[in-house]
Amino acid sequence: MTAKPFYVTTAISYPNGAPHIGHAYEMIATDAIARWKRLEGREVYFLTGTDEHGIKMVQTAAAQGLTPRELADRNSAEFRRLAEVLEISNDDFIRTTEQRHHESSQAIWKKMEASNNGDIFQSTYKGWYSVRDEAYFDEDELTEKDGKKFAPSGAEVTWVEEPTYFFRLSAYQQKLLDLYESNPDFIAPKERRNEIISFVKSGLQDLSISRTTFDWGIPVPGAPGHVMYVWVDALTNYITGVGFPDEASELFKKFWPADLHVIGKDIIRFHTVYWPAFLMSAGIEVQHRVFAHGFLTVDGQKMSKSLGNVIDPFYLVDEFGADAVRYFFLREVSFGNDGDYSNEKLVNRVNADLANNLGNLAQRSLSMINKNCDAKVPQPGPLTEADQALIAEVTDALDAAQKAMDEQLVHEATGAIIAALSSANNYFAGQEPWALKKTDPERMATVLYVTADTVRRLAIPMLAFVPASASRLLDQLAVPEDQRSLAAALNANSLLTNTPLPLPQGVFARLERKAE
Ligand code: ME8
Repeated sequence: MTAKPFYVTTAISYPNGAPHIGHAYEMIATDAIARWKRLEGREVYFLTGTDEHGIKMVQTAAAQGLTPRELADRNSAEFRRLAEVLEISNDDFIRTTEQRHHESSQAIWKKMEASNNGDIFQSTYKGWYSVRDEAYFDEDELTEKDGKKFAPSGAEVTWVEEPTYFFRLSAYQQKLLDLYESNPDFIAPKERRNEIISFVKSGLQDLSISRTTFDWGIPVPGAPGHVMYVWVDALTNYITGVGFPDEASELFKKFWPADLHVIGKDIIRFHTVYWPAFLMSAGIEVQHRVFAHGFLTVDGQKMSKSLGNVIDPFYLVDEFGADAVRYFFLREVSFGNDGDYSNEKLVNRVNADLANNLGNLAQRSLSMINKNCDAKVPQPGPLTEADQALIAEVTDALDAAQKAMDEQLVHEATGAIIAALSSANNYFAGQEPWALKKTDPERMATVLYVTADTVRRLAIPMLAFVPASASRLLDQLAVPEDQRSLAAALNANSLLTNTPLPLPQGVFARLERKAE
C-alpha cells in the first residue's frame, strides 16, 4: 500500500466504573472513521484503551474495598469487551498500567526536563482540585453553594497544598497560538477552536504535574515520593501506542504524528493546550488534529447514577445488535454536537433507514434476480436516461460522503448514502421490473442489474458504519473482498454479469420497541 498511513485514537477511558453509552459512542464514531480510511486504501492504526492512574481510581477502589489495580483490571476488561461486541476494529488496546507505558511516560518526562527552556521545576502547588475531572481550577472558574465549591462540570473541588513539580506552560502561550494560526484544522469543530484560542490568549499558568499525597501513578524519574499527574501519563498513551520511546521504530516512524485524536468536548483543553505543549517541550512532533464530539443524554436528560438513567451499552447490543446501535449513533447525532438516545428514536431510525430503505431494496431486487434471472447477475441492455440519472446520483452521493468524512462529519456521510438509497427505491418502484417480466424481459434485466449494482455501490461505504450487515449484503452480491473499496464503489456497472448469486436472505431485521 502506498497511500499515506493514518493514525487515529479515542480518548482512553477511566476504568473507575463500567463503560456507558458515551464511551460506546466515541468508540463507534472513531471506528467508522478508521474503517472509512481503510476503504480509501490507507494503512490505518487505531488505538483505544484505559486510563488507570490518578486519585479518582484510588478513591473509587477504596470505596469498593478493592485495590486500584483490582478495580482497573476488572473494568478495563469490560472496556475491551465493549470494543469486541461493538465490532470496533482497533489495532491495539493500551492500559496505562503497562510496563511499556511507564517507560514511555518516564522518557517524555525526561525530555521535557532536559528541554532548553528548563520546562520542569519544583515548587509548591496551592489550589483547587476536582477529583472527578482530575483537573486543577482557578478560583474564578468555580461556583459556590452551601459553603462548598464546584468546578464547571458540577464536581466538588478540594483544596490541595503540596510540594510538586510544575511544567512551564506559561512559556507556550505564543507557540500554541502560532500552532493554531498555522494549522487552521488543528481543532474541530470550528467553535471549539475559537474557544481554545481565547482561552490561551487570556494567559496560561504553569501546570502542576506531579502529586505527593498518594502513590498510584507513574513514579517521576529521580524524584522519590512524586508520581506524575494523571493527565501527563494519560496523554502520553498516544505515543506509547506507536512504540515511543523507540522513535526509530517502524511503527513510530510510520504513524506519528497522529492524524486524529477523537475526544469528548469536556477534555479539549488537555488535548489542544497541554498535549501539544508537552510535545513541543519534548521535541516531538505535534499531532495533526483533534476532533471534539458532543455529549449524549438519555431521553433528553443528563446521564447520572442518581437519576438511574445510565444506559448499559452491552444491553443495547444484546437487544438490537451491534450494527443497529452503531448506525443509530452515527446517523442520529450530528458529529460535534450533543445527541440524545431514546429507545424509540433508535428503533425508528434503524427501521426507516436500514430495514425499509436499504434492506428492502436489496431484498426485492435480489429475490427477483433469484427467481427470474437464473440466480445470476443479469446481463444489462442499453441504459436509459433514468438508469444514467440514478448512476450519476450514486456517484455524487459517494463524493459527498467522501467530502464529509474528510472532515469527520459522519452523520452527513451516512445521510448522503441513505438519500441515494431512497432515490434507488424510487427508481425501482418507478421502473416496475415485475411488470416488465412479461412485456420486456430484457429491460427487466437491465433494471435489476442497475439496482443490484447500486446496492453494491452503496453497501461498500456502509462497511464503515454497519460492518457485519454490509459485508453480508456484499456476500449476497458475490462481491470479492478485493472489490470492497471506495474506488470500486465509484466504478459503476462493475458487478460481473453471469456471476451466480446465493439465495437472498434479509440482512436487516425490523426492530420492535422494548419495554423500558
Ligand atoms: O476523560 N457522551 O475519561 P472518561 C459522550 N481518562 N461522550 C462522553 C460522555 C457522554 N455522556 N461521557 C464521557 C477521560 N464521554 C480521560 C481521558 S485521554 C488521554 C484521557 C467521553 O472515561 C469523554 O469526553 O471520563 C472522553 O472523550 C471519553 O468519553 C472518556 O471519558
